[in-house]
This record gives sequence, structure tokens and C-alpha cells, in this order.
Amino acid sequence: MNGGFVDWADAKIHVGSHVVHYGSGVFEGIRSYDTPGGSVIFRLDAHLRRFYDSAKVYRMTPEMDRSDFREAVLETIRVNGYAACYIRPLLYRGYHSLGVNPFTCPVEAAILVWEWGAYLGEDALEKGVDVQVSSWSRPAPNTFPAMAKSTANYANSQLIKMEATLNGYDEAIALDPSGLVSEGSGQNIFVIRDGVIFTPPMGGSVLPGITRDVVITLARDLGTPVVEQPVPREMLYVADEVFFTGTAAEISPIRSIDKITIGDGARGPVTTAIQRRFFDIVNGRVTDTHDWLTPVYSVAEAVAAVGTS
Ligand code: PPE
Repeated sequence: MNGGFVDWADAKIHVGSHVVHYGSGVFEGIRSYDTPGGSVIFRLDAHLRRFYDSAKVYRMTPEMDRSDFREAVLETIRVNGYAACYIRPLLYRGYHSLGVNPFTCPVEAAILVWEWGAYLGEDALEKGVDVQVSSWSRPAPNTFPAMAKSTANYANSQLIKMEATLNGYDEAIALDPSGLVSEGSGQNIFVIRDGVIFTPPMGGSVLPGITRDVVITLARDLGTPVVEQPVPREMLYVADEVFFTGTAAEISPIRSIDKITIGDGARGPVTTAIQRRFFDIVNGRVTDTHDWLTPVYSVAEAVAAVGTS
């Protein structure tokens, strides 16, 4: 936190901090995985790039440059000794004065790490989830910038998630202001029909998901066409397969939408192939040909850890 290591219980901020009142924060969500070759972070540099892009949109200048922040992420995992964890870098406007103008408040930083299992439940990755189309829309362009991963955007995500939860669904799909499919409360979405994969384009109020980018790359590697195009709501219902992607949610099949069964109501073949490839890569079972993995521990540290365990 702000350049030093702080015990979890002491990682506190003042209630008058600007971020508490006005949502003036940007963040990331990253995962590390435990592989036979040691612990690795998945797509660290892509996440840090988006993090610094989000900060730029909100005119926040982090005290650390990107390469120092990268080192800080690695160090935070090392001091906690995690093999696999979730990593949450955060930049926020701290305590100085209240009032909407954020410029007087310091830009502070924290990196949280914790162990986080399957986001949508243990069964979700295999059996799929039941979702609804939300009555809430994603923010319109030129309101809350969707390309920036701002804490403020998650007020909208919470409305989407709470409605779904209270209605007994695992998650929800939100539409953009024009009524086209956008994304989940914390996931991008992919729709498959007749062997072609469709996903809403960047203009559709979606976060430029790192997992979205991974899936597009893996699908093309597997020879499956991917089209980024506007997706009408009814295309969801008649799809052969639909799945969510996200760092937390990984690749989660969707088995029903608004109580309409999608395809056979089970994880379909295209989802299965991409999901398998994804988990083979993050779990170190195949060669990292895209250079997506960053080792957390040096070989010497890994040997030392084995020696003491
Ligand atoms: N859309 C939104 C709105 C979103 O929050 C996420 C990630 C994605 C798409 C997928 O992006 P990516 O992780 O880069 O593939 N949501 C993060 C936070 C989830 C949470 O509950 O907190 C995540 O998945 O880590």
C-alpha cells in the first residue's frame, strides 16, 4: 500500500477519502496460476497496460511507473507466498478535501492479493450458469467510459448483479443503451451459431477484456471464425452456445437465458475446445506460444520454497 507492505488488517483509509464519496478509483483484476514449472501470472503486462490507460482517462498520475508497479505486483505475491491467487491493483484518490474536484486529493495505490476460487461456483465452469437479461442497461457512450476500469462503473454492475441474485439467477447479461447485447456485470460475452463466434464490439459499452482478447486469439488459432459485431438480444436465445469470459469468471458456459435453454443446455463443443485450450495454457500443460505467462518466483526462490516446505 503506497509503496510498503501492510498487514491485511491494517490496510485502512480515511472515511473522508475522495474515492469513498465519488468513486474516484481505477483497478485491475489479474490471476496467477500454479503450474508444474512454478507460479505464473496470466497476461500481467496487458492488465498493467489497461490499468495505466484507465488512470490516464481519469487524469490520475500514479507515483510508480509501470515497470516499478509490475515489480510491486510480483513482490506482493512473493511476500504472501501464494502459488495461485487473484491480484487486485487499485489506484484511488485519497484523503485531502471533499467536493467533486479530485485534483487536490493524492493519488494513492494498493495491491491486494488473495486466494479466489471459481467465481460463479464450482460447477459453473463445467455445467454452465443460468442467467437473465438485466432490466438495467450498461452506461451510454460518453457517460462512464467503458474502456476505463473505474470503480464508479461498478455501481452499474452492482445493480445488474443484485437484480440477478434476487431473481435466483447466477448472473445477468446487460444490454447497451440501444438495446444491443453488451456484457455481464463482470464478464464479456460470446455467442456461437453455426460454428461462428460473435462478440459485441468495443463500442458496445464493453470493457476491453483481457480474457476476451485471449478467447479471440485462441479461437483463431483453432481455426474458428470470430466476428466482432453488434449482437441483437434474440441472437442469445437462438444461439448454439453462449459463454462468459473474465479474469474472475474465466470461461463460463451459459446454459439458459431468461429460462430459455441455450443449445442442448450443456457446455457445447466450441466452448469446450476454447476452455480446454485456455486451462491448458494457464495451468502450464502446453507451451506458452503467445508469451502470456510471467513467472512469479525465480528458479532459485522456487527451489528454496520446495526445500523449506
Ligand atoms: N466486463 C466487466 C464489466 C468486468 O468487470 C470484467 C472483469 C470483464 C468484462 C472481463 O475482463 P477481463 O478480466 O480483463 O477478461 N471483471 C473483474 C472483476 C470481477 C469482480 O467481481 O471483482 C474480473 O473478472 O477480475
